Amino acid sequence: MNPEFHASTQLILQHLRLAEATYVSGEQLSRALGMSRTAIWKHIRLLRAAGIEIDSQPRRGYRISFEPDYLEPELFKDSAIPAWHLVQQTDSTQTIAHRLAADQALHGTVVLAEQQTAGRGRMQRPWHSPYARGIWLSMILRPQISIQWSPQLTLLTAVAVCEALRAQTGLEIGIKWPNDLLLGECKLAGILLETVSEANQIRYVVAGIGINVNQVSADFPPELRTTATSLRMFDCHPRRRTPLILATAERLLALLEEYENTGFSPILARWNRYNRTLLRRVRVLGARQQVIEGTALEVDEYGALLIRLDDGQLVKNYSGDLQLIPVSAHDLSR
Ligand code: BT5
Repeated sequence: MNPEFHASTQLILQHLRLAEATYVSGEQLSRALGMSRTAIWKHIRLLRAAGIEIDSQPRRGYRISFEPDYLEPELFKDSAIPAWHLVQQTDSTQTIAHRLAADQALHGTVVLAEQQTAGRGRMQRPWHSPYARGIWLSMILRPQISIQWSPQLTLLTAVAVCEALRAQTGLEIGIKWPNDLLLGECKLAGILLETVSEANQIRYVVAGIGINVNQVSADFPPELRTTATSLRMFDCHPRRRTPLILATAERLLALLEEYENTGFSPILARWNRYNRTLLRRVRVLGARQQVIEGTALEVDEYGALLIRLDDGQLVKNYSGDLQLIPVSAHDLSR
């Protein structure tokens, strides 16, 4: 959604847009708009904070180098998605989606925000969601399955996001159990499924998907700079988010239909194909701080990751966090 700028900031933006690829000097702007150079500089800072990238060159001035595609309703009107809810800023799109779902929103309804102030991951961990840089999306699902199968929906969502992003970007995006998408060895996207059930039946699920698109390293807090990545950090291209959003949401809806018609096995086979941890040495940290180390095998139809311990024993992991252990020269020489 177009950010709401103060009238003077909007005027500067219009000037820069009209000049397209050419530089407009601070002096030209200050003369045309009757503002001081310092005031111009403050407005430029506001534009940058809204995700508009502006080159500034000492003697040439300012030029827009990239303007994000803000999430406007008309960009989404011709899609297979029954309803879109676009907001400028929210604590978490999950919260809005839960409210809509409790209010009878349709299967496939999507909530998108330009920015989340309290985006969340599993176990209330924070999800960093800066303004207009990524995709912060929640979809309401109403699958006709019993609660015991809900872990399958996490795997299914990962397959949908992975396939949509691969098709749109041509990049070798992989999956890391239970819910991360990787580009190289870093986290590109995260998935959070929240299920609301009654008796043994799912009432609805909110599938939360966070995808890093146009961040540069400095956009991440220092503690995430070595573990997180974005599409742009990988190939240096800022991208339009709209085609990625449409592809992801439509793929997820289509995959759910496939799941209800043909079952989970073909989707699980695809998950295992994209799995980045197969035969890698891993450590799983369980919810009660227990640690298991061994070789990661495939994932089964309950969403459990199979690990072969060093003594040959097989262990199934239903939840937890997975760390990849780098292969050392010592291991290679054995
Ligand atoms: C996840 O949790 O990866 C699920 C993230 C789901 C986010 C979406 S955005 C739309 C919807 N609305 C929400 O409020 N949430 C969903 P988990 O596996 O627990 O990973 C969380 C961890 O990932 C954090 O503790 C950080 O270490 C790391 N992290 C946080 N923000 C990140 C980012 N933008 N990119 C990569 N890693 C991040």
